[in-house]
Amino acid sequence: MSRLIVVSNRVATNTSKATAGGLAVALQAALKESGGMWVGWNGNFEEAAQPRPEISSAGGVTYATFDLSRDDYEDYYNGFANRTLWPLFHYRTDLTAYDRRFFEGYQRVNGFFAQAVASLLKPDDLIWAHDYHLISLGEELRRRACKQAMGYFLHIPFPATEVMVTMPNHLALVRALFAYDIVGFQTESDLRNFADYVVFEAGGEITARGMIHAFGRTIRAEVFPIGLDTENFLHLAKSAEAKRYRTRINKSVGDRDLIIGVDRLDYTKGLRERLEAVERLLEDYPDNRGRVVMLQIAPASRTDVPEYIEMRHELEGVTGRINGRFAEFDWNPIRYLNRLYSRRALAGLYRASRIGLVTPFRDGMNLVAKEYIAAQDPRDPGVLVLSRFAGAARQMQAALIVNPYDTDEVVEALQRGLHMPREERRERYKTLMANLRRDDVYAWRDSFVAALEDAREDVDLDLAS
Ligand code: GDG
Repeated sequence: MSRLIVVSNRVATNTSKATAGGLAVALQAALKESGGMWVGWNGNFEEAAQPRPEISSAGGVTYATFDLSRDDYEDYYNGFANRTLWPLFHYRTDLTAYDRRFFEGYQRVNGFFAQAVASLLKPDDLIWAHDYHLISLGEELRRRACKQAMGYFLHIPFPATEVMVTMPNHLALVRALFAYDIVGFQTESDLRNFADYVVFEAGGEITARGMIHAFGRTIRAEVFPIGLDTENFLHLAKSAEAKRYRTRINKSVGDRDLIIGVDRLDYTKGLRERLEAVERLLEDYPDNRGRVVMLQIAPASRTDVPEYIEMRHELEGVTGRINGRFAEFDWNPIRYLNRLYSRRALAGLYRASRIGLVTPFRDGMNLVAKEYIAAQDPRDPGVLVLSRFAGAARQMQAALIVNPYDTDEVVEALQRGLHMPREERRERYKTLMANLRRDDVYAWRDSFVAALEDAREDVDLDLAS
């Protein structure tokens, strides 16, 4: 079996630390079994950063990490990745910033990553690059004469062509994807958007075997929906720490029903509208006043990006307004927390909640929806209310699927969830859980790596001919 080299923007070297971010959680679980290497930024700054990775290992995984310079971080991470690609790929053209400096920084840092990776490679390695930070990595590696099989997985949505073409460098970026052998997406609709772009904007074609040809290369583009380390999450939910949190929250909520939301503080997650849906629930169904508590955990992320700072202020305002309007001396409808909890604590809080409310406007997959279900007590499970715009909705049709733009629909789903008979909750839970067990993070890794191995065979044939 060849060595797997995973490359992502950040490397989470400390498994015990609480980390927000689905990518970190999923990759750690995926690498642990294969004894692979994880390459990326260590989170530190150095004025004249060198792409000479520092090697360490823990739990069967080797880590190769390096510093970045502050300028590189500004242009590449805060700039092109988080002020251009992130909003654009989530359909927020109104928040998308274009600056040539950002794009140049992005290409430069992708080159820097490529230099670091190239210095570690053996001929037989399989390379698996992750997410919107590293679209150009494959091209930069090929430029450095790397012949290894290379795959790329996009964790966020791939937008419709009409949205994609608003970005000045769209063609250069899509061309860069054709340096990989495999390009993976979360959902069919991401794949369809990509294929449409390639056919209608880049003059490419889809060949009979579902391969895509453009820019002089044929690559395989496929759907690989990311999953959870489901069994492990189930264990977390039964741990002593999870139980402690459950007991504490049950004590403080009493016999009221708890609705939980857990999200990185991000404008794609539909947080303001979610809180307003709870407000409408109290307005339209007054029986819920004093009876329902919304617990929203929203650790701050990307705190250097102006839109995130603004959003934080906005949410504080909305929460204050709703609480001011409905609170009683012994009850507050919304508990809004900007802090990070351990995964065990989260699992305990999910399990104590009657409803998991997950309402992003766009989301590649959304692991919180899956975690909420995995944490439930099979005898008395809660109800998941899930946005149709989360990639997870494709696999989780047994949840109550809602359109987050339609507040009435969200409110009705909440009301229905609060009153759903136990038998129906158990039926829905059973269906959802069976899927989570089958399509877990290991199935995701195995199918992607199998595709990469096939690609390597093709590379070997090409080299031999
Ligand atoms: C990207 C894509 C895709 C949140 N608060 C705390 C905490 N979290 C953890 C959750 C979950 C993770 O963060 C969030 O994952 P999501 O998948 O929901 O969202 P993104 O961070 O946007 O992830 C997404 C994902 O990549 C994987 O491909 O699903 O669509 O946008 O695991 O539990 N974790 C801890 N404390 C918190 O307070 N420990």
